[in-house]
Amino acid sequence: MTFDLFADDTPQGRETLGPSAVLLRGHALPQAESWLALLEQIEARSPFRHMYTPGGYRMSAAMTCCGELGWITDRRGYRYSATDPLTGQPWPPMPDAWRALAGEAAQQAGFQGFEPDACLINRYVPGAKMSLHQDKDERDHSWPVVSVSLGLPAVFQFGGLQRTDKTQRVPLFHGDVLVWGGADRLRFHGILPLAEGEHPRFGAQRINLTFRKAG
Ligand code: MD6
Ligand code: FE
Repeated sequence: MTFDLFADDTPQGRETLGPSAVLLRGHALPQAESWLALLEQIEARSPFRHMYTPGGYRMSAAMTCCGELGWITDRRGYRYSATDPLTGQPWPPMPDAWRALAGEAAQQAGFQGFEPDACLINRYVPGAKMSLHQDKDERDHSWPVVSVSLGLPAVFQFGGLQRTDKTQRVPLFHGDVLVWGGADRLRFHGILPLAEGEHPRFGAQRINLTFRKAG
């Protein structure tokens, strides 16, 4: 698969990936560049780190969080925590502009009143990936997950409710916003190993923000 990464004709518009899964192409583009500074502020307080799965594998995507709750994994399991285990401090606050975009994107996808309390920030360098998984550590699965892609493009695998279900491959570009919930909320998904590249603003990395209501 090839795409022209930095063409001016970045795809725009709305793609439907499932009954309650909507991809808003380029939806975050107007704000995306100004978010680099916000990311730097978060990173200064809660640095990116490679977490370990309960099975003992080091995750190739580096992670940090902001908001009242942050998602963590270690030998004891997957869970949400109000403090960053690295610093012992609360996670940095979620920027108002992020919270607002997540709520507004959710609304466009048909979910009213989404107020995320957790934002997981994944950073991929070329070669990093995310294995197929379900997002199921949140208390109430009736809220959607809103995901924003920044920097280098990636191939998102979108499967079914069983790990072995066939997956569709969806390219995600800088500025794309994916909202999914409802009947799609527990679908398996992942990110294929990131291809080499250099994004004019974000450099040789992809950043993914996922907003959830976890508590
Ligand atoms: C990523 N995203 O895009 C990984 N999870 O880097 C996820 O794992 C994800 O994009 C739940 C909902 C949307 C997502
Ligand atoms: Fe996920």
